[in-house]
Amino acid sequence: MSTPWHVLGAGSLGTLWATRLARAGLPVRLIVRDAQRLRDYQAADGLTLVEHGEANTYAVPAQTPDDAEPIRRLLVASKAYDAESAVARLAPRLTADAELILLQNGLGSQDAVAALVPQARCISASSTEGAFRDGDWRVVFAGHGFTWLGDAGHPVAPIWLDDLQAAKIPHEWSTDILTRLWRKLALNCAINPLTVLHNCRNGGLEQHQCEVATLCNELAELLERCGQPAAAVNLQQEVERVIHATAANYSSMYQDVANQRRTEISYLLGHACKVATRHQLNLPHLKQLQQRLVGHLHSLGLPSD
Ligand code: NAD
Ligand code: KPL
Repeated sequence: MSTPWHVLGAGSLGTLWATRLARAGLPVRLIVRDAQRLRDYQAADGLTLVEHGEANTYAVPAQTPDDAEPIRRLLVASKAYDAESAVARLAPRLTADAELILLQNGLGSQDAVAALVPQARCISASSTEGAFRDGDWRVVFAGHGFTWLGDAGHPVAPIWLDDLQAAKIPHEWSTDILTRLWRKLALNCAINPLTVLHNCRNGGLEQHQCEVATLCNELAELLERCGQPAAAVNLQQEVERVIHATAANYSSMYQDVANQRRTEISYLLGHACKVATRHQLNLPHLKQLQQRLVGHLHSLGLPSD
């Protein structure tokens, strides 16, 4: 029997991955928070994936973090701010050759997880797939995309990429995953906070081109200073392209704020500002953007970390 995929987090991406792996006949275990969530899950038929308007349910077995089964392959599908504590609870179950796939957006959580489990191989992912929950244990596959996976310290691809192929999860092994993560972080920093502060869709930023351009200049300076010059190439053009291509969409941070959910600010703008400080780089507009966003989140009673 092939190695089971333990999927931590029955949210949007966790369900999207778990259902496709299960559909391909691969062994999958869903890890839910606690015994109450496990009972809730067991009262449902399984995980439901809605794709092209068609709903299919997969009876993926579930367990709590306290289960005794050893974990060799762990997909961490929590938000960035939950990843470290979630993995800490599972650390005693990880085998000596365990591999973790970290689906978190932004930067900072991956290093925190890797420091916690130094014996494990940690693989980072950057995904353009889109999914959202429209009910408990039920996810809508909203945007077909692509997932890049890579290990900054180890260029060799793992054998389980074959499982992703079988599950029809579009992916590519990347030897420059850090560059991809930084590039995505820069895009998110240039777009997401402004959509929150200007209360607009991504396309609304076409009215704020100067502000966007100033941020792109500072972000490019940061990328160059922190050893990621490739992530800085044509950043402003790329940001403008994304704003145009996703003009009708609300950014993920806008949606979090609109739904009164905690944002991943610390792993996006917060991380950029922290790294700038570490490099003694003065980026006044980025810093001011962070202060405005933190103030806005406070005014709404939302966490600013
Ligand atoms: P989500 O909030 O839908 O799902 C996270 C799940 O993790 C929740 O069900 C939560 O209860 C669970 N969780 C947290 N801590 C846990 C613990 N200790 N034990 C068990 N379960 C735990 O989040 P998401 O939208 O799937 O996003 C996950 C990550 O992927 C984020 O960093 C996000 O930015 C990124 N991402 C999401 C999308 C998307 O379309 N949803 C696209 C690209 C990237
Ligand atoms: O990734 C995004 C998000 O909303 O989080 C885009 C669409 C690129 C905007 O930054």
